[in-house]
Amino acid sequence: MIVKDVKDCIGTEREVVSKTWTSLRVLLESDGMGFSLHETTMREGTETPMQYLNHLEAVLCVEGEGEVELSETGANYPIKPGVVYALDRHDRHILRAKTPLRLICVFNPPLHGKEVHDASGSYPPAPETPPGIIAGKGVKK
Ligand code: 9YT
Repeated sequence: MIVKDVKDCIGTEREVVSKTWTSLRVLLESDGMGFSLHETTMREGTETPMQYLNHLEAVLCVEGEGEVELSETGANYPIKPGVVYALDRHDRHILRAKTPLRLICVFNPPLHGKEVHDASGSYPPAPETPPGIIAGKGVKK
């Protein structure tokens, strides 16, 4: 069994700091769970465009207020504690944080840990990614 305190990631290489967010990557590929688990805090007043072409991601808001916009349609969804969004179609989206937004994020396949967003807002595919998970190569879309 793995037992961890998220706070123990602070100050280690599992704490990843970006312009609009800081992420504590609690479980990674090396932990062998088949997914990764992150606590990500989006900075107040920011907006972050993202699209995960090589991963599926689910996000649960546990604190704060904001919105997520689906780029394809412009549809807007309020984000507040208890709300989950799941990017099951590699959806391009924009996340806006009205207050600091504390989010629990799960990635399939798991992140290895060093990933940073590329120009499309994606992370590169993990070598073991099944074709069904990469945009355009899967059963979805
Ligand atoms: C909200 C969101 O997409 N978070 C992704 C996880 C975080 N940016 C990370 O650990 O890379």
